[in-house]
Amino acid sequence: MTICYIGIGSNLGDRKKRIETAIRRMKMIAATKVGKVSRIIETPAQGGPAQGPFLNAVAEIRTDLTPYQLLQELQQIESLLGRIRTVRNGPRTIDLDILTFGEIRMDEPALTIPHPRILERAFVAVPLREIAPQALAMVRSKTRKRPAAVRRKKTVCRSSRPSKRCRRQA
Ligand code: PH2
Ligand code: MG
Ligand code: MG
Repeated sequence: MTICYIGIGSNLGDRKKRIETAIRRMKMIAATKVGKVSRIIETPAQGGPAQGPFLNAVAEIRTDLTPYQLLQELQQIESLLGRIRTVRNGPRTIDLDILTFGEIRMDEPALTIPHPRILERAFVAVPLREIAPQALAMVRSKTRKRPAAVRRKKTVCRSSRPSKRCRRQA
């Protein structure tokens, strides 16, 4: 079974009830178990049109499904809970995002894992750190930009009298 973390958000209707229902529904997904669930936090909407505050949480799940099978199951729960897709980053009854899926990395039009905006979104990073600091550290280590000095192409010392810089690197 693969351990995954799911970001949960809602800013329409009875937000708390919708999050609880979504978690109950995730427990019903085949070959999938729900583990730790973070506290539910209230957060101002980040990005998108002016809209009401969200309730956000993160849940740990273990699954034998593939990432796309899991995505399909989560989208079914979103539809069941009245999610209608209109404007990008607009208000939503429920949003279920795959944040991480084991150590898998993929970047496809329909699915990018780890979720590309975990680190810039406190409403995701804070509840994820609460239940899985190691998962957040894994995301950090895989997305952190290396400093320019490390990225710079190594100077190859060919000369019999290497420059000061080459000698320093040796
Ligand atoms: N989701 C978004 C865009 N902005 N802001 C908050 N606070 N919480 C969210 O879940 C959220 C958001 C797109 O999925
Ligand atoms: Mg989202
Ligand atoms: Mg989403």
